[in-house]
Amino acid sequence: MPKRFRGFPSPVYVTRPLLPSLDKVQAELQEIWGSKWLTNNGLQHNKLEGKLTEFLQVPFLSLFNNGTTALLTACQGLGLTGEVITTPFTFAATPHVLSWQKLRPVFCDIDSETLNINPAMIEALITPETSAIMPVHVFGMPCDVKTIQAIADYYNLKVIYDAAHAFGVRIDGVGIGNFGDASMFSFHATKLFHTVEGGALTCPKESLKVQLDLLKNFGIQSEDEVLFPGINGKMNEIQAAVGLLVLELLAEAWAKRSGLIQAYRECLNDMEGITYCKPAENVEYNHQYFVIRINEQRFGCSRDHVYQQLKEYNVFARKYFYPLCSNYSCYSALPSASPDRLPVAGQVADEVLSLPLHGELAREDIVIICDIIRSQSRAKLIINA
Ligand code: T4K
Repeated sequence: MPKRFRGFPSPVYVTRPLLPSLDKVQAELQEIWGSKWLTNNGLQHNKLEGKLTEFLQVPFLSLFNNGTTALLTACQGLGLTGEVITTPFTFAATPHVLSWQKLRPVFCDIDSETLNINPAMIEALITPETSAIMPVHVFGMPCDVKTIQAIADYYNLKVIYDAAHAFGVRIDGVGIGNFGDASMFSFHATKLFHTVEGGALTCPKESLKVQLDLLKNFGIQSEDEVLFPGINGKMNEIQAAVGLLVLELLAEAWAKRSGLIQAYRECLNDMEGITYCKPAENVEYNHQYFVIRINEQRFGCSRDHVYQQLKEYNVFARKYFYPLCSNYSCYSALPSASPDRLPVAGQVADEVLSLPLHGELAREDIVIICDIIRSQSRAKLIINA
């Protein structure tokens, strides 16, 4: 850290959206204006749907106006009922989608390495009411898809992946949207690939895609026939046009982020009490998040202390995902939400910190952020001496 460093001159956020040039956006807008076709399966929408089907290497893909509506629609399309086993270590949208569908979330503890649902704990939570498993590839780290599928097959359960963070991730060269009965991707502005707001569902069966497309358009089959109570989940032309432009920037952004993650790893490598997930060899990651864990005892101070101190230097890291969803007041009374059933998730939620990761950062910024973190450990050691 430079001597007498008082903080970054402007806020360093956990992420910043990838922005195509305004000129290019303007040109796209002109075309859309000229067509006078703004939504409902327009040209841009169909073009993006085709490109993403190819990019994600999936058989079928449907675009949505956001990831949450997409996940809701997947639950409806797959006819889920009763209870759904999911992780408490996720964004609010995951269990909330289940609640909106009048499904009961059943929280399962997580694996301390991948931070994803622990497949070894799933079977004990299955009851006659269970209709599905909804795992989350948290921070783009793949779940144990093979074991989860084996459990689902044995108990005849559906699997819907919340792949909100996992755009472009591949396992053994296979696009992550190919697992389970459906996967949801979020294209929110905070995601590397975005359409301002937006999302998609991928699925292996054409019949399901047809169903999902009907459901996201009110269940309208034709001017004369409405089949079931669908929702308005359609992505509009402006969102799709932005998505097409962002897609062009992706490879460069990925390379940049990969370099920044490398810098984080080098700087944090020798810091006692700080750990981060080790990449698996068979996975291609998307560099969406860089998350560390701070072990209070070994590091010398808590995650919350580091989080606050970073703010003093104008660095806005985020405690994704604290609090656990199971601790929200709307879920804490559920039997599966009891903290003694979720010990790993509880500990992880107290230790995690998402550090800034986006294309406006330089390697030097990462070095400074790591120095600030390091200085907290030393400061505490001096105070305690
Ligand atoms: N499942 C999972 C596992 C998810 O993580 C999410 C969404 C969903 C489902 C639902 O998908 P969507 O329906 O959203 O498509 C953000 C995002 O709003 C949310 O999409 C995302 N997960 C979640 C992890 O992060 P917040 O409340 O942290 O956002 P916010 O507004 O505090 O933004 C974070 C930082 O990003 C800001 O400090 C600055 C920067 N930022 C943000 C926005 C919106 C910008 O620089 N520009 C922007 O336009 O939830």
